[in-house]
Amino acid sequence: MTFKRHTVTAALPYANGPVHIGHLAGCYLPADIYVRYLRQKKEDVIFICGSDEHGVPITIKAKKEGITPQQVVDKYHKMMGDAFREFGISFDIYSRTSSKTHHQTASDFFKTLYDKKVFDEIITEQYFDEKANQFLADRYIVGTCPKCGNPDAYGDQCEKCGSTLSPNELIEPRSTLSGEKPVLRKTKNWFLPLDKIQPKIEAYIESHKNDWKPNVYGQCKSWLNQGLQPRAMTRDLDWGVKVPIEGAEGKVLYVWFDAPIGYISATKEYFEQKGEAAKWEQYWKNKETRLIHFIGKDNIVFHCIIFPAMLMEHGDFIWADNVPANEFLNLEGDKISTSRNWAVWLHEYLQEFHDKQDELRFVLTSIAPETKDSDFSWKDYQARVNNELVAILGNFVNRVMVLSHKYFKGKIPQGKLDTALLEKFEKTHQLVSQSIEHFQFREALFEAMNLARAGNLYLQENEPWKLINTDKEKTSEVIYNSLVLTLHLAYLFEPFMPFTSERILKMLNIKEPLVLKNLNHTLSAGHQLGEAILLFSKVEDDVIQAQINKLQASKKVENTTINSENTALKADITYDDFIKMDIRIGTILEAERVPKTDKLLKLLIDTGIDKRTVVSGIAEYYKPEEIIGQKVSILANLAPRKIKGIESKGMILMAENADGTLSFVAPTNTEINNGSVVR
Ligand code: B3M
Ligand code: ZN
Repeated sequence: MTFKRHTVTAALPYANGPVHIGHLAGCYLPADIYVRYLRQKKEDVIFICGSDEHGVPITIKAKKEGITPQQVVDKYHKMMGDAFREFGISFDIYSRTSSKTHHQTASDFFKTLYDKKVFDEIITEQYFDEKANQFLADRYIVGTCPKCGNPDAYGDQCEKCGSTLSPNELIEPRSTLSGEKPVLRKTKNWFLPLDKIQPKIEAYIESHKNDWKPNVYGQCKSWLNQGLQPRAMTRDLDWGVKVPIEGAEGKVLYVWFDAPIGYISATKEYFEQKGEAAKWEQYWKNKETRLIHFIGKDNIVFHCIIFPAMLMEHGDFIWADNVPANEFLNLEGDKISTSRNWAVWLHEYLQEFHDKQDELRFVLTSIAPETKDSDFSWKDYQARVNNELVAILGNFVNRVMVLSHKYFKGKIPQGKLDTALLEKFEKTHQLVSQSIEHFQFREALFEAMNLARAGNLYLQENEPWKLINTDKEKTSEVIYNSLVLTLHLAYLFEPFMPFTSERILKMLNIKEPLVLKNLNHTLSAGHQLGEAILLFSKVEDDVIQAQINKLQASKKVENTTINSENTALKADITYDDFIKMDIRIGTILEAERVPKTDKLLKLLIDTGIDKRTVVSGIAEYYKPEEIIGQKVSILANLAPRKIKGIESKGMILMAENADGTLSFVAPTNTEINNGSVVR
């Protein structure tokens, strides 16, 4: 089947954190290469993406940062959009699921399925936090893992042993909102009956047995073999697209229901902005449109089973023709982890490696996890940049440019195309196209680099720097052919390294977009070339070592900070609750061990109001003589307690790491007087 146009989507990233190299390698880079390639061929293509701004990950992030979900998504939507743009990811639109068009589109979609009686209405028992007065998403429940005993397993997964869980499997569940034990409450939700849709899905997946990647087809088969289950498409949550039917107050669409519809909404917005509002339908409803979803492997079931099931039941839409999902990229042998800060963040790379976006695009494509997980390491990055970009591609282009300026005053010399090279050009274009069309981008890039290798060999064999002394005509032939080869490189590398391609064209002084079939005739004798500029520079050892050190440092920090995901935030208090506490600044005047205890020190504190005795459990961390004169914060109106027979009046405030390390909470300005109020 040949297609008239292409709708290419890249997974909508959750707007709850910045973008890292794993995202880029797994999804956005392959999608961008593919789209740029289609554009080169003058295909009709739209490239769609945006931020996924709903779902529990966003609300959790908001809780953690102490801001609203809207503030979270505003912050990260901008950050992600900027990073993609700077890396040359050439979306036609980067939208967001909080947009009005999206809410309307998702809501209408749900309503259509509802009116068609697609959903099963099912009442289930869900955990409810009576103190916080809300139902708890799986991620808001922690408890002891039934498989490995980890006391901090989540309601959907134990991060220690990796088991998938459901909240009612947890032993002694507790709410992360209040720390309280949640209760089960009945609630009604709308389920997509995937069990009933299974035969249609099966036929669909089977029809792609031979053209989908084996990892994608295999994962689908395994889901189907287990038998699909009805899945709730609504949730008891207050952040998301409201369920547009009566009796569904306080419920929103399941994030995996609305997110893929985001592709459709974004397409609508794109054409609206272009003043061709009706045109979006061609890209979603016309059978001559080829729909392709680029995603990571954790999203396969949603794009190959659930979203197609929704589209099938709706009836108006086309389904994906291919879903070239990638596996995962690891970093220095370890899983990339946002919470452990084990990642290379794009915004940081941009600051530290100014103007080197293509270097990263190149390395990530060379090691893309196309068929299995792969590993990014800084040493490998350095080797690939230095040995391939600098030594092969950069070196060739630079030599050609320098020689052209030196021998021909920067004007393209006369020449006839070398037939052996011509053959090589054709063969390379063929191999690169074939590989890209099969989503084998590593292979495609390798073939393109081979042409640069051939270029170096061609110069080596002909030695124009010697030839110039004996045979000017032959020299001009060699330089002419080398320049044509350079032009082919600019074309071939454009999908992979658009910035480099642009620089090469600038050197060649070519302003019109390149057309493949004209490439051999684009450069004519006498054409004035631009200045020679270096395409790449060598990455030095110290730069790489600095990156490795930075990662090692984040490992250290990780070991000593409290993993806040595992520490339940306490329930809200009012301001009135807060001001009941009388916290003052004081100074430790005397300190001594409390006999027969390991942990306790007896302190005499000058609170500015009085001098009083406080017993504090800090003896394992501080020697009495070290802390005389230390400024402290003291909770001064804590009711007096007897500890080991000593009356303790108040409590010294300490910050504590996960490993128990303690630190005084003290004013940074030592001029602050005793008795000063903390509020
Ligand atoms: N936001 C999951 C993810 O970022 C999800 C993808 C949605 S694609 C429609 O991995
Ligand atoms: Zn476990």
